[in-house]
Amino acid sequence: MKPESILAHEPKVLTQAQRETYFNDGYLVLEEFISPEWMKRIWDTTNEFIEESRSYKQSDSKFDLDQGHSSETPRLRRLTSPVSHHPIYWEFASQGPIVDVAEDLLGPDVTFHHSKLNFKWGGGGEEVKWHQDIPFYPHTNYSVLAIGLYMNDVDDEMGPMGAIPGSQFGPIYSHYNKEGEWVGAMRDEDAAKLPTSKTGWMKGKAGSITIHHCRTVHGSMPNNSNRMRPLLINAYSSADALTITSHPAPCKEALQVVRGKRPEYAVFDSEPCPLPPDWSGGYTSIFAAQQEEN
Ligand SMILES: O=C(O)CCC(=O)C(=O)O
Repeated sequence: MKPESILAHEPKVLTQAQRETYFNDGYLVLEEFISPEWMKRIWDTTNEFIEESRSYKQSDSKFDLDQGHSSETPRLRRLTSPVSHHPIYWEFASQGPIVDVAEDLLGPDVTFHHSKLNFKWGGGGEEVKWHQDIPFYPHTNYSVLAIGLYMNDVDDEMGPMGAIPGSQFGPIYSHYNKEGEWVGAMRDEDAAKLPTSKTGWMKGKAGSITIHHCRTVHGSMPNNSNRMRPLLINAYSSADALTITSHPAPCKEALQVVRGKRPEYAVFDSEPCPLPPDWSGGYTSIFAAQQEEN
């Protein structure tokens, strides 16, 4: 759906100025948007998964383990597809307050795409290099976004998400290296041309949310604090934007319409989108791809 048509609908929770900021800059932060009650429910569940991860010795399709992970000192990079592992995550993604935000920025009909919980553990939790999301999961048009929930207070030291304002209007970059291997990050020569001095660092207290457009160039630094920086990310599209490649984390929740109705038509953008590898054989995480572990 085009921004003009989206903006013509009455917003549920955002001001018109916040919606315009999102469409102009390609990202938005809403400070302490999620209630302490929701945060407690999400934290209680997440702590159960951290406990469970103690018995894991290697990464699989559920847990992506960081270097140094052990039963005594768990260290996770990601819980993949939390919505398929616990109903609380799905309740949050399909009925929580972030769905109103998705509706205000995508229009009345909204499809859920996927979720992930990036932990970025303290003491050097890995950086996420500059990238755009849409080459990971191309859709028929670009009305696609991701909403992140900071589960702890996030300051400069903790590897906040950073976005290049206005980059959603620019090119869609290759996320393959020169040898043609998928690395899930922009090439160094492309990244070197980015106006990184203009980066908007999205910081905020626990309960703050970040929103970024699927074409916005974004990334984050390593977490050099001693606190972990769990970021629960849920991605959505306007229902008229249909995904066109294998889903990286197939599950029964993926591609459900969480607001409004199923579309009668798919809308096609004329601008080509680079394709990712065929994920039908499995996908691990952006961390594994960027560290070229596969
Ligand atoms: O966890 C982060 O800091 C960034 C995550 C991200 O951009 C992604 O997983 O696509």
